[in-house]
Amino acid sequence: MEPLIVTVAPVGAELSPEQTPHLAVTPAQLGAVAAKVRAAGAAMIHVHCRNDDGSNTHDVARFAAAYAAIRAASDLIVQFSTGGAIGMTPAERAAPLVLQPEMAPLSCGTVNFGDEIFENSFPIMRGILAEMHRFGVRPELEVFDRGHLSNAVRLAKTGHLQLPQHVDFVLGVPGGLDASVENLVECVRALPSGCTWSVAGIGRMQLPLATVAVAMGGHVRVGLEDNIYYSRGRLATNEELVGRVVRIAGELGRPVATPDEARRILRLPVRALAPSAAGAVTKRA
Ligand code: KMH
Ligand code: ZN
Repeated sequence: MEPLIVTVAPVGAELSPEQTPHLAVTPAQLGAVAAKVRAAGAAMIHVHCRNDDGSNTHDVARFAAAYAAIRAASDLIVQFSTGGAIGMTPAERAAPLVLQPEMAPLSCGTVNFGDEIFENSFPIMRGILAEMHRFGVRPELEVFDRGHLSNAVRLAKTGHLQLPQHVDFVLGVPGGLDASVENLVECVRALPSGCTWSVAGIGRMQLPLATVAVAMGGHVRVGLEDNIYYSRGRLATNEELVGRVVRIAGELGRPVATPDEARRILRLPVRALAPSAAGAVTKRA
C-alpha cells in the first residue's frame, strides 16, 4: 500500500470558539498548529480563516498571513477552503485562490447542511474551477453525497475538470450521505478510474472511518473542523487526532507519508515552498 496521507482540517467554518479552546483563530495560532500536526505526522492542511473575534473570513490578506505562518512553521501541503461558510458568495469563496495554494477543495454539489443549504450549482462549480485553473491550483474533489461523484464525471465530460483527481469523501454532514462503512465502500467502488481518495468522517464517525480507510489503502482527514472530541466528552487537539491515526497506521503496518511523499502520490510537483503568488510559478499538472 502507498504511504498514508493524513490531512488535518483544524478550523472549519461552523465551529465557534465557545465550543473548544483549541480553535486556531489568528494566523500565528494556525502556524503553531501546523508545526504540531506536522510533528505528529500530518502531510496536508485544509485551511479556513477567522477574524480575531473568531468570526469567519475569506479575506485574502488574512489567508496570505495564514499561509505565511504555516509555511514558516512547516512544509505541509496547503489547501485553502473554497466552500467557506454558508452564505458566502462564490466570488468570496474563490478569492484566496489568487495566492496559489497547492490545492483547494471543490465541493462537488449542493447539499443540505443542517438547517441550511450549501449551494454548489454547476455554474458555481464551473466558476470556482475556472479560478483554480487560472491560478494553477490543483482541485481536491469534496464529495458529500453519492451523486457528487456523478457531478464530477459530468464536469469532466464538459471539459471543466480533468480526471483523475484526489477525492475526499466527507461523510456524516446532516443532510449528506451518512457516515457508515457501507457508504464509504460504495463510494470507493464508484470512484472514477485512477482517483486517489481520503475520508473525513463527521463527529464520532471520524475514528472508525479513518481506521477503515487506513486498512483499505485510502487516506484520511481528521481535525476539529469535522470532530472536536477525542473521546466521549473529552475535547481533542488537532495533533492528538493526527497522532492517533498515525498510531493506528503503525499497528496496521502502513507507513505514513511525509508532505513530499504525499506530493508524489497526489502527482503534485515538489516545488520551492513559497507562501505567496510570487514563488508559485512551477507549472502544475
Ligand atoms: N464550511 C462548509 C460549508 C470547504 O472547505 O471547501 C464547506 C466546507 C468546504 O468546509
Ligand atoms: Zn472546509
